[in-house]
Amino acid sequence: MKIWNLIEETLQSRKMHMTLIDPAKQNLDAAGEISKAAEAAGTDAVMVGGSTGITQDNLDGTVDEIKRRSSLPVIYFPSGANAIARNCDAIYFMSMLNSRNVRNLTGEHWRGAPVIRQLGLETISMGYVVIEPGMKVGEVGEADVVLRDDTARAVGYALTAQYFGMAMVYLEAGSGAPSPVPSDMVREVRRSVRIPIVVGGGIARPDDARSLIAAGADIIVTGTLVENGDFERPLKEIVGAVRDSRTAP
Ligand code: 1GP
Repeated sequence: MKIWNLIEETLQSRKMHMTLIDPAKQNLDAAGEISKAAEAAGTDAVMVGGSTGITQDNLDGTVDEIKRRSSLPVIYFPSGANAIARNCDAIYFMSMLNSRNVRNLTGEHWRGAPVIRQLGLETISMGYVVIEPGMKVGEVGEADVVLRDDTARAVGYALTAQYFGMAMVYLEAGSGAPSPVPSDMVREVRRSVRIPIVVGGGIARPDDARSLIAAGADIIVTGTLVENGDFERPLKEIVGAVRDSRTAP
């Protein structure tokens, strides 16, 4: 089944959680361990990517190891065309809508697209919007970050993604952000668009996930959580909170 069909189908009955593994942050064995534990915790997919230090070698090695240790779908979450995950199940074909650098809007894309076609990879188009503080991805992506109280601008970008025909919009506070994207912002975006809303960055507690979903998030992404030892229990709690949550009517 195509990953996009799986996402659409799953979202008809419940919200989803995805675990982000950054190939630059741990060795292959640890990446495999994380994917195994993430599958046991009930996560829906592994996203592989990071802002810096991604090479074709560490990317391919990480994807292979995840596939060896779990049966989770693997989605490549790219930072550029310098490396394309050959063995992933799908790739987010994403544009950082609030980057000041055209490289992140379409520049890496025209370089990577022919390779993606050659590899026959499934693409899932996504508008990527960096919200304050943006952390590393905001910095390297040269994002003109959306301020936390500038809900109108977040709504404008989300509508832009939808009107461009993108399948989803990702509201990103940045990996390791001190707090997640504000729930009020997610609520306004939910009122404005019909495409699924992905939220990530700084989601550390089950309550963070619950309030984002209550506000209208469809997919919750956590990464930093699995980069520390003893992550099994907190991961299980967050995934459980996501799978049991409902959006407020
Ligand atoms: C980063 O949104 C993801 O792209 C995950 O963020 O590492 O803070 O969980 P965290």
